[in-house]
Amino acid sequence: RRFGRLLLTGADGNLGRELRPRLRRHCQTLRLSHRQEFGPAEPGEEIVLAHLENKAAMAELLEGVDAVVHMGGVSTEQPWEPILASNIVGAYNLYEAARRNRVRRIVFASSNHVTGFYRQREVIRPTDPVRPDGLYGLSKAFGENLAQLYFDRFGIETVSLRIGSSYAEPKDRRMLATWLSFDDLERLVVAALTAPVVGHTVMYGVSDNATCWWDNTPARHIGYRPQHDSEVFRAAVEARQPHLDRDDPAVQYQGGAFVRTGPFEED
Ligand code: 15L
Repeated sequence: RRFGRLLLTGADGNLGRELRPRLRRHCQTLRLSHRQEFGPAEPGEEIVLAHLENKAAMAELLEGVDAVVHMGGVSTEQPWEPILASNIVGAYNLYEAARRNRVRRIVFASSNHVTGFYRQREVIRPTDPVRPDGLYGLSKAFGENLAQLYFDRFGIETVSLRIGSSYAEPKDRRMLATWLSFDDLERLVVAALTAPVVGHTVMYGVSDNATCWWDNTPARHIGYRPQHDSEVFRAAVEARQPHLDRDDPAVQYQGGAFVRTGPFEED
């Protein structure tokens, strides 16, 4: 076991629930956090509830922690206020707590929506300029910049994972390109936690899909080797979604429907 105490935030979220039993194998104690109660701790676990926007609670949450897997926060396009509280203020509180508690490494769940306004016919790298597709993507770009600042100033290392679509199976045609299997998610998070030197590395969280818009070459040093390919689901996905409207921005842009979703009211 490579870690004494590992913290998983957002432990009761979609990906937190998948990572919980998988990360337990890599540490002596897995500290789990979420904003509200989600049942009892299993052997080898401890539960500490905390709201990301509560600075004092976050400082306590990170006490005695070796590394953090930060899955907490808003994970879809939403009104500005919850995004501000969880993903902007909350991310700042997390990094401040990491600095005060001398935590050396964070794996940050960023999102492909940081670059959602690139076209689906483009292949981009993590080093290309960001093009957020909404307030949610913008908040994740803030998180990445925050990670860069805390590395440059304080030497806290982060791997920012721009996760594609992590589900049991790709749900639609877009996800044939963006799909990240749960087993590959585990490989990715473990690689990000254990690679010897990461500085602040940004990379896409995606399986080895035949169709893919993201070239992770600048992050080869992490040593992530995906094993799954969405191609095995193609026939079923295309049967379910036979027609594609090529004029729909959701079909033109990498962010899919996120590019036309949001709290922007008509004047
Ligand atoms: C995300 O960032 C969301 O958290 C998730 O719900 C998916 O919609 C995913 O992106 C996606 O782009 O498919």
